[in-house]
Amino acid sequence: SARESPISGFETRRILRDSAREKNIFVHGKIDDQEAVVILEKTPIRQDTLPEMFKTSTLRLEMRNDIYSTYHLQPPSHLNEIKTTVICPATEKHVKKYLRQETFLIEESGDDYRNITLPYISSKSFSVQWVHNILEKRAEADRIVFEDPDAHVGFVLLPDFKWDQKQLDDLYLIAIVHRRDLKSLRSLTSEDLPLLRNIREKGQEAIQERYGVPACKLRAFLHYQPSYYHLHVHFTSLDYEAPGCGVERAHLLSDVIQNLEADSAYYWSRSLSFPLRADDALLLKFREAGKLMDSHKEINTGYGFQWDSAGC
Ligand code: M7G
Repeated sequence: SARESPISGFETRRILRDSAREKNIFVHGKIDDQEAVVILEKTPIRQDTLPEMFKTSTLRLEMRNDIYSTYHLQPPSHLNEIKTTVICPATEKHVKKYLRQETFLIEESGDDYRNITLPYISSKSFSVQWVHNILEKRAEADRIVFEDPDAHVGFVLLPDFKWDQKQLDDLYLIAIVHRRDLKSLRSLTSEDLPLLRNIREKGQEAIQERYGVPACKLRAFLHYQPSYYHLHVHFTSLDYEAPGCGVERAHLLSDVIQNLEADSAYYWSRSLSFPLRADDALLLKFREAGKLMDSHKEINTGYGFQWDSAGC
C-alpha cells in the first residue's frame, strides 16, 4: 500500500521546480519502474515547539562579530520533518502541472467555454477518482472534519493534502460537494445557491469549532480553471499566501454567491480570465481558435526588448 511504499528506491530524473523562498522542491523520477512525482517541503516553524526546540537542540557557532552571531541549529528529528507528497504512478499531466512554465492569460467567453474548454476537459482532464474515494469513504475517511450527507446541498470537508495539520499558519481545507454533476464555476446557476451558502456557513462553523479559526480569518474560494473538475471549495488561512490564491485564478466564494444572486446565468455567460501554462494543450486549442490575446503579433515592450511570444 501507499502507506508502506518507501521512496528509498526513488530514482531522480529531473527537478521540475524548486523555490528557496517556499523551501520546496518538485522532483520527477521513478519508483519501481513507475513514473513518480515527489514533492518535498519544509514546513513552518511552530511556535508551540520553540521551548522544546531551544532546550533540546544542539547549536554550532558559525561566526561571531560584535553583537552578531550565527549558528547551525540541529533540532531533534521529530521537530525537523519534511512534508512529502508522492504521486505514483504519475501521468504526463502531473509532471507538466509541477514543471515551472511560463503562463499566458486566456479570456474565456461563455461560448469559448462550451466550444473549446468543455470538449477538451471532458476528454483530457485529471481523473477525479481520489474525489470519489473521499465521498465514498474509501480513502481519507479518518481525516474528515465535517460532513453534510445531503444529496443536494451536502459536502465533505477535510484537510487538503497541501496541509500537514501541524500548525494553523498554513491551514488549508477543501469542501467537496456530494453532487457529481457540477464540474466547476461554469456549472453554477442560482439554483446552486443553497449548496454554496451551505458550504460557506457549515464550512466556517466546522473550522471555527475544530481549529478555533473564525470566518474573518479565512479565505474561501474556488479555482477557475481547477485541476480537478468536481466542484470543490478551498478554505485557507487568510494569513497564508496559499499557492493559487491570486486574482487570476481564485474566485471568492462570497463573490460567487453574490454574482449568482444578481444573475443566475452569470457563470454561464460572462468572460472569465485565467492563466494557462505554455505547454497546456488547452492553450493550443485557444490559439488554434484564434482566441489568444495578441497571439498574432510579437509584443514589443518598447525597451528594445522583443518579448518572445513563441510559447503561444
Ligand atoms: P484544484 O483547484 O482542482 O487544483 O484543487 P489545484 O491542485 O491546481 O489547486 C484541488 C485541491 O485538492 C488542491 O488544493 C489539492 O492540493 C487538493 N488535493 C488533490 N489531491 C489529489 C488530493 C487528495 O488526494 N487528497 C486531498 N485531501 N486533497 C487533494
